Amino acid sequence: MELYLDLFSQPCRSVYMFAKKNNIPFEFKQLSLLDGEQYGEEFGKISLIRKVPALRDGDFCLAESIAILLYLAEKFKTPDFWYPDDLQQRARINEYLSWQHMAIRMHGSKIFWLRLLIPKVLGVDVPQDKLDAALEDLNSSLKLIEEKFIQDRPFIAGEHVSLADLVAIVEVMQPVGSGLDVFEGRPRLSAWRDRVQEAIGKELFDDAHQAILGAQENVKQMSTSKIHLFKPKIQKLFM
Ligand SMILES: N[C@@H](CCC(=O)N[C@@H](CS)C(=O)NCC(=O)O)C(=O)O
Repeated sequence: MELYLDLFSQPCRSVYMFAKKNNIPFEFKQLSLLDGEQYGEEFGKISLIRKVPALRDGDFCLAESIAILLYLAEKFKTPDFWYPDDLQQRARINEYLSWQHMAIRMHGSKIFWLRLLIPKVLGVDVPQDKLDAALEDLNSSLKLIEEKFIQDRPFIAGEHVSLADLVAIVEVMQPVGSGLDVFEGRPRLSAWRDRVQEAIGKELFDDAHQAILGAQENVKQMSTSKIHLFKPKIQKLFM
């Protein structure tokens, strides 16, 4: 089984950590987003959506991180706590997985682009009002994660870590890669991050987040990439 991943990408990190944590055998197919490899002919045969993560299992190709996580959980019969049979716990996870796409995923990602990639790699100035508005959106998503999804529970679905926490933590970490400490002044979020990190294992967590947390130092290297190929798309998406 092959997993096409770029650990700069949040959904790739959740798939990667899930596969590793559950000892699922796979071949790591590195796909460099900043080099535009998603637009190549070879990757087009794996996914016409041209986004990572993507999976190939024999003749079967699958896109979309949530679909991939569920495929892995079902195929490899991972421990129940990741996606419990219990109706209400599963519903709680589904609720988070349904919510996150247009909320924390969009908002955390936007901050990463506006604070780091657009100014430092594309060399385009980001107006302060754009940044302020993006920060406001991010703060409202983080508030919902704390007050609606975590509340006073150790994890989103209750007592155990689950797919919801895995999908959440990678998104919460994305703005951190741009130098924004989202945990400052948020003790509930910090304590949850510590529990998730412990459940995943610090070594695996750090391995998955090494690239994103080193992003600020690596921007020089990125600016020599082919990112200019999709500059118009990026500006349309984030500016
Ligand atoms: N809904 C998709 C989103 C995947 C996605 O947006 N991947 C980004 C990286 S985080 C990507 O591959 N972008 C490449 C592009 O848009 O050119 C999932 O959950 O897998």
